[in-house]
Amino acid sequence: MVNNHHSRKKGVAVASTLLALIAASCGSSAKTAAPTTAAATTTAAAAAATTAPAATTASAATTAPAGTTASAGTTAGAGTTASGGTAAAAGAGIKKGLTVYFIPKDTQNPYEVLADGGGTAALTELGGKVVVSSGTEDTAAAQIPSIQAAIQAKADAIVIAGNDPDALCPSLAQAQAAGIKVVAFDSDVSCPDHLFINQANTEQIGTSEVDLLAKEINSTGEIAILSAAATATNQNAWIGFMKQQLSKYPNMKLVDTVYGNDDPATSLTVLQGLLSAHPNLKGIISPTTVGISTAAQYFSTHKDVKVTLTGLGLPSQMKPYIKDGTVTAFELWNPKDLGYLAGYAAAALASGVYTLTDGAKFTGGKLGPYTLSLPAGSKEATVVLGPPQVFDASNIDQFNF
Ligand code: RAM
Repeated sequence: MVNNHHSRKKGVAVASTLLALIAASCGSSAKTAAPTTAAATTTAAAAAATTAPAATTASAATTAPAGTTASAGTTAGAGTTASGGTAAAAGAGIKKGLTVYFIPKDTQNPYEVLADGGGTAALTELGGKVVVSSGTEDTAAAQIPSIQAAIQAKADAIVIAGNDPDALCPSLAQAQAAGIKVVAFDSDVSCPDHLFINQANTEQIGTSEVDLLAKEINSTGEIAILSAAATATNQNAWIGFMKQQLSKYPNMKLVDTVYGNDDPATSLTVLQGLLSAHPNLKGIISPTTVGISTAAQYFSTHKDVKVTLTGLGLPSQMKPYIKDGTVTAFELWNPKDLGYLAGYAAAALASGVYTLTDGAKFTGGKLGPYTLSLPAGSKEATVVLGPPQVFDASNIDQFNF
């Protein structure tokens, strides 16, 4: 279940949030030029994002999953954002020496690597450590060994981006029975008793992507979606709101949804299949950084293909395609901030600073205070990082994640 209630009290990137909020409330196509906190990609995990290799396996234990990277507290945290309060104050009540397993969708996706880097920065500030562990394919099966590894390591918390809403629940229940707190981020799980850190309001992401594309194609023509894994909770939730929003555009017709599994090669294959199956295609929404960057790269070298592309992308990957005119506008949030917030949320939950109740509060380090939303009738507590940011030629140079 995905909860769309905002519970954020104070912003990500304090400087950009107000402008982004204004942009959001004025309509998704509004442009903002404010920088976000962005900057730091200096942790060991985040540094790998530029060349996108897997976080390499540091352990050969028999139960060790494909990619496992332990990051001790060697880096000094991001330290690049204006913020309220010191890390020491933000860490009030949080135990030292915590071990938090970050289990991303996979260890190779640069977006996930950035998010894990944010988590590492958080735990470093808090005197604990992050172990990044996952597989190389976006399946629940590839994540289960990492949950088992967290149980064996007697981790204090797991922060997971679910490749499937339901299939991870038996393993996560085992972890919870062993006293491990569970936080989902990026892509939710349906299991009980966890906190979901949503990167932005789910409905807003879905509707704004449709609005962005509609603006560019004059609200007319066949469109398709190039998604991530077919079981990905986050993409499926966004697609649900895209479909709802499309009812406002009677001349835009969704003709296909294809799944690239957040693998560049698979994304390219399904993109090419899409183009040949739908010769009249006018637009593609790719709500995944892997899908949109793959499609943008393809379109930038196939200028004869006149298909408008938008979706969710990393500014660092998309910059060349904005510059060469392949893409006009796309959206995202700061993945490093997402991981950082999840790291603080997990550490505070594992320390008993708050419980999973409506209105409960914790401090997200330099990002400031956050409040849980658990409305009556809802099954899970949610915190929202902040609004999505639209990137285009006017502001792309200001972002480096
Ligand atoms: C991809 C992943 C991730 C999603 C981003 C937008 O990197 O699918 O889960 O949040 O895109």
